[in-house]
Amino acid sequence: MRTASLNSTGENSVASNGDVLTEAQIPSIVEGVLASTQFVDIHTHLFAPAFGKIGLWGIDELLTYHYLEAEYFRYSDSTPSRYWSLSKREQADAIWKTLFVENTPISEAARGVIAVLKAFQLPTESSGLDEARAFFEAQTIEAHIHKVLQMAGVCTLVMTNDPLDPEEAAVWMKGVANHKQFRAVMRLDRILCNWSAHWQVLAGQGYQVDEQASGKSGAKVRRFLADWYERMHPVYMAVSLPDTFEYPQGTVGNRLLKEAVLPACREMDLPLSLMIGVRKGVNPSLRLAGDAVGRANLRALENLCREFPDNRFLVSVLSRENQHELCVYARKFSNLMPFGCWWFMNNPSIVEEITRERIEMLGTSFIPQHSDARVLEQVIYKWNNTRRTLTRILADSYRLLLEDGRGVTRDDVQRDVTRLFRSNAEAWMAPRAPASDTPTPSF
Ligand code: RAT
Ligand code: ZN
Repeated sequence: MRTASLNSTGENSVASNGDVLTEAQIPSIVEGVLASTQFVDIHTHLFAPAFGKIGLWGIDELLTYHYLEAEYFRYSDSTPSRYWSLSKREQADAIWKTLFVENTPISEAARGVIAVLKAFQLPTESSGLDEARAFFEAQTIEAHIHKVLQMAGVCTLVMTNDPLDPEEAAVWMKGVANHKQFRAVMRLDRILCNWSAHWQVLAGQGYQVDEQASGKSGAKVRRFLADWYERMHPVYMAVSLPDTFEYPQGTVGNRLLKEAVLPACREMDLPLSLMIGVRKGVNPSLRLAGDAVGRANLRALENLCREFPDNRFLVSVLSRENQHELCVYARKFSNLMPFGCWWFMNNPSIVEEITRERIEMLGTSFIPQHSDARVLEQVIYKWNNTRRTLTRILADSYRLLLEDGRGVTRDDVQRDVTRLFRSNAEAWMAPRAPASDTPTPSF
């Protein structure tokens, strides 16, 4: 058994990689390793430059993030319809004035904008946005992306790509060259959750499907997925599911899941990401900001993991009440990988609770976080927050381990951080590729 001993040069000395760390050294070594390790961001809504205007960045987009829009309506007398009638720039001005000038921006999402401004040495207390706008307008997208990802400590970003989004599909149809930092994901909400509104799009493209998804529809949807696989080369397929999701159930969505999506994932050796617990459009007048959360019945997940042992499921749940069950299921099913603290869970207090629980129940065999960034520069503050919270959590875990009789070295810390933020994701995304702690593989 390795035990901690005081380094002969004293507690504040720099530990070499194989030395057992003293209690006093642990926090700074953990902080340093988290800072210097490049992370994989396994779920974002960002886009490679080839997608042009679909990819959002800059101060006006940062301020009109739907997390901030929801907060704006709590403070402002303006109605949603009045707000939606404004131009993007006017909306951003209104949010800046309300949330950042007339009030102190202490919410998580508001603090994030401040952190981004500070990262670019832009004013955080001014009454207007002229300087920030001038700065972002002067950037060219390729170089800016490179800089932002460097600042965020992110090597690889996973996009969210919807083959049934007309604007996005048009870009894919022209052909999209591989980008070395962006990976695609085939998002299937329209097929699995809203088939009745979308089956005709597939039918119009020559796939012989019907409204009930009967007969050969399952096979045709598989063909559709195979064709899009060739276009996108996705690293996984994904769907966001309501809190009411059940499996097995006699619904069209369940049939398509069983007959098309899960077999396609097996054929292509792709995991399926299930994001469970959203209640869409609780307040439709708020648009994207109008969704809420509900506690889900995770028996559906249990049934899927057991019935389909040859499928792999990447899972994030939106309700705080479902987090513990998710950990228990991950202990039962090795084809289940919990990932991220999603959306309403992505606040330091809740991230801390969820992540401590996951470490206690799963060690390092999970993926602690994704950014869910919709606007490029958000990766800076979101990953900074994650590193800050994780420094505390990991340092505490190592301190307890040391107290219980097993010291850790810098190499141990590096191995753990690499697993959590990089190689667990790479191993699950890369088809049949072994886990790797080396630079970004080409998927
Ligand atoms: O967090 C968000 O931005 C949500 O609006 C959703 O996009 C969610 O992350 C999702 O992927 O459905
Ligand atoms: Zn998302």
